[in-house]
Amino acid sequence: MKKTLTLLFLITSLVACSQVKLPAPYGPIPSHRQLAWHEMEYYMFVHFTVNTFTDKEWGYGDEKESVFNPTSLDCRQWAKTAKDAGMKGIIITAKHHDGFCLWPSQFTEHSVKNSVWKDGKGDVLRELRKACDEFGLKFGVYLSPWDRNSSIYGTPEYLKYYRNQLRELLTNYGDVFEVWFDGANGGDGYYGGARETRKIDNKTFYDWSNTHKIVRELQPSAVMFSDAGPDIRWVGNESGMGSLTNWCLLRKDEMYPGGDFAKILGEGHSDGNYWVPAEVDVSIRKGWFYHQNQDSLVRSPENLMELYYSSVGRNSNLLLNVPPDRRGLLHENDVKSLLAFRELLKKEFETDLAKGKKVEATSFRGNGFEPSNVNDGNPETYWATSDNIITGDIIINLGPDTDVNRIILQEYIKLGQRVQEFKVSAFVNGVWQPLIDGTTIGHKVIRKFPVVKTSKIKITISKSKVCPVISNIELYRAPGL
Ligand code: FUL
Repeated sequence: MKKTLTLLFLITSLVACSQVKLPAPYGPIPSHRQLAWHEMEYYMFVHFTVNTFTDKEWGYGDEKESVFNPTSLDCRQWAKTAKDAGMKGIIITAKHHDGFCLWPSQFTEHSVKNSVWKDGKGDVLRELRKACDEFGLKFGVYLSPWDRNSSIYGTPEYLKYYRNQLRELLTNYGDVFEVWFDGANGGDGYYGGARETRKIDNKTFYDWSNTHKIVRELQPSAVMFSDAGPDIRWVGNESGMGSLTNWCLLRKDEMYPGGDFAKILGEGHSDGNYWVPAEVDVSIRKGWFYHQNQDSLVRSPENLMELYYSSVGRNSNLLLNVPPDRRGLLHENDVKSLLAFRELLKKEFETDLAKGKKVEATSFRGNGFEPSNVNDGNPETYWATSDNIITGDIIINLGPDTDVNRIILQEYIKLGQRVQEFKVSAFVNGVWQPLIDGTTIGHKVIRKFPVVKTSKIKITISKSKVCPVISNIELYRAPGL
């Protein structure tokens, strides 16, 4: 009897489930490595090399190795700061344009092995790897394609050299979450004493597809960043501004690193045929490298909050550069600002007012796709409409009148990026009062609006490529307006 009942129950559930089909993915969708990257949202960039000691931004490539001499380098301090600041990882300039390697590469003499630091026995990358492991952070590398020290730069042999270095980095330092390929190629340099200008063709010289294969082979979980992907794209500026309209999609075959695509990179392509989301890289100071005369010019916690809204709040990840000083430590002013920003962030998003509240929608797809999925705290459930319905309202009932001034929206991006336009309004004195208009959503959008006292918040999806799939909605009353 018990067996028959179980069987009956199973059959009924199967029938119920089979009635409501999952929405089909639309357009390009993120890979597993990209999904893991989206979850990271906020992590640290570390610019450190001979420039730190010569007070430059771009080293010419003729710097003596002996100039690299941090007096009390402590990667644990970097990692602890990143962790305490709420960051999820660190990407370090293993080699910047000057060609100096922070690890003892066997392919060049221009590295820490010929510096006086630790009698040439030191390895910054190894120390940082260890520190990242200790503090539960992911580890990433920047390897400048442009090398102003190398005598063979600009020849086909240079590519072998570059790839050998990449192999070293991707073999000897554990798991790498992101490999950062810079698009900058200035031309003049030391080049082993030639002191000349060497121009390369950005489109062809680097033969990127074969370099990308090395990354896939050695670090299959790593995402690759460049102006044009393949996995993550530059946002098109270094001022911390994500684009309000931001597609994770790109027609990347039309682009290449170092090309003139800054404008396109902000918005991406609505009809892009690859998933290539944007990363906002920006420095906590004016420069990328440490300069003592910028000690008083560190971004304030409030300014970092604005950066957060214009990056993470605009469907991008935030890669915030914090350059170590000549001691090999993150400067006290930078640390103070980062930690104070962390506290502001906690207060900004302290209590989710939408969580667990009653949610209604103009329609929903059926069992499993209820509107209540948007505030159940589970990123794997989502509200979806039927295939033939591509717009809709979703209403969060707050109960008694409540002050609200922030909203977080997330699409279920495993099924692609779909929403093209949305609106948010509040029910005040019996009428719907418009609060904000928006375009794309993607992984995450965070928007501010002046405090409104309301019993209901309505999110209208007014334009979508196909049926919307919304996985998360949060509401907050942040301090201030
Ligand atoms: C640029 C470089 O030229 C800067 O020095 C810095 O590394 C920045 C993140 O990327 O293209």
